[in-house]
Amino acid sequence: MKFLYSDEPIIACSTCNHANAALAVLRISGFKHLDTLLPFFSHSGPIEPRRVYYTKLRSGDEVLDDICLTYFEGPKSYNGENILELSIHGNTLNTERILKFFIDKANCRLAAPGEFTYRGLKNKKLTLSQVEGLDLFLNANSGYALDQGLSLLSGNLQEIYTELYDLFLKHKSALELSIDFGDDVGEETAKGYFNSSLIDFKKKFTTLHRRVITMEHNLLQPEIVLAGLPNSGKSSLFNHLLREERAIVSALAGTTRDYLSESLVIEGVKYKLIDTAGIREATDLIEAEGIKRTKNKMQHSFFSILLINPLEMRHEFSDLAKLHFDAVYFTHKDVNGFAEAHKKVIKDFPQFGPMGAIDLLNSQSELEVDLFTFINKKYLTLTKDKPILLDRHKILISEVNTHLDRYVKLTTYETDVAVLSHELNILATCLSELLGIVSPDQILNSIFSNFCIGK
Ligand SMILES: Nc1nc2c(ncn2[C@@H]2O[C@H](COP(=O)(O)OP(=O)(O)OP(=O)(O)O)[C@@H](O)[C@H]2O)c(=O)[nH]1
Ligand SMILES: [Mg+2]
Repeated sequence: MKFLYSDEPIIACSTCNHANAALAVLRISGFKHLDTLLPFFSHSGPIEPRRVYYTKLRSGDEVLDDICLTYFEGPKSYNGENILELSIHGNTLNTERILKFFIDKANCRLAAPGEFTYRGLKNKKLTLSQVEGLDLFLNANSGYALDQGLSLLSGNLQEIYTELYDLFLKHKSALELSIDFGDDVGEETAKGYFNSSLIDFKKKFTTLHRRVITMEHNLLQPEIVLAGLPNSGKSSLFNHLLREERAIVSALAGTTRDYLSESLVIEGVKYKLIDTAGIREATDLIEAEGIKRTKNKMQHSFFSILLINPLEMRHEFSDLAKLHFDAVYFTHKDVNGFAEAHKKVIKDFPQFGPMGAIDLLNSQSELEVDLFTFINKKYLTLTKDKPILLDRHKILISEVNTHLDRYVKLTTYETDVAVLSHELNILATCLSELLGIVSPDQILNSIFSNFCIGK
């Protein structure tokens, strides 16, 4: 990350600057003295921290904008540095002009994404978990993700990790006690302390580990995939659910060659709805690649829907039918011969049962209520036990689990204390990473690469 070791004043627009709006908020962070910036404002007299001042932004005699200004004096600020927050009029040209003005006249540099927050981490105003919580909160796709982001930001998860780490340290000292002072306290007492501290640690950890669900799909960006043979009606349903003619629909089998994806909000959760290339023996390389991508999308989907046109079955369907689908629908219900063809598919593939038939022409809302209820139910089931959403945390907790299992097994044998000690050191490393005590550059890079400008 280029900005890691620089501390010059930075500026950015902290509100979205892609469209005109009533207001935009600019932040300048890292200047040494407020006096250096005051000549740009018409306000005369002292500026008290944390108070809002209505004033004019000036370039010499020319007024650039009527603004509101708030000064946050370091270290009592968001990131520990001196920060000036300006509420300006949110015309995008105005915002660009004022940003450029401070870059040219006040030696500010445009902030990189997440740079304000990175400085907060560096100045110990935020922990690594809080930074991740903020990232999760700002990019949340659902109320659940918002809540978890906020919980991380307010330090709740960090508290659990700290308690866990304390229990770990107690156990570590119990092991050391049994090595160094076993004779003083008595072997039985040392052993009792060793066992009880391990039980306490394991109990606390098990509660945390239950919140790590190993899934192929990602709850942060859940995907709903429409799959099936060519011409089964995937693109028709895709367009119907999006209420726009987004995908090309045609009677030609193999119309969709690569997958298409669009956002779809169901019950307050933002999903990616994905239309895929129909599965069949590909006729050319591009189609083969499209089909490979379809299979990959199906494997990682949060919710997969198989569409079947019972009037157009092909031998490839047998393979497709072996896969798991969350919902199966029959299309072309309005076409002559549907009833018999439908019966035959159900007979040949009983696993599909009497699933709903889609008639896009006649029962639109019924289909949606049905489908959306299924999808929402799955989301609620998966989020019921408050699963941890962040991959970094999930991976580390799973690693702790593996090492802890091994360690507990070793303690049941007459294992050399040096070996036990070595295992505990590995556990200590994983726990320290979880707590953010050690945060290698590559972790910081991956966290901050997600951040938006101005945060
Ligand atoms: N009558 C009728 N026609 C349908 C229905 N669903 C889709 N179609 C028609 O079937 C043809 C194929 O539909 P698409 O939505 O393009 O099918 P697809 O599954 O996306 O096909 P590929 O992109 O080739 O894999 C089009 O002519 C649609 O108008 C339906 O329920 N009833
Ligand atoms: Mg299609």
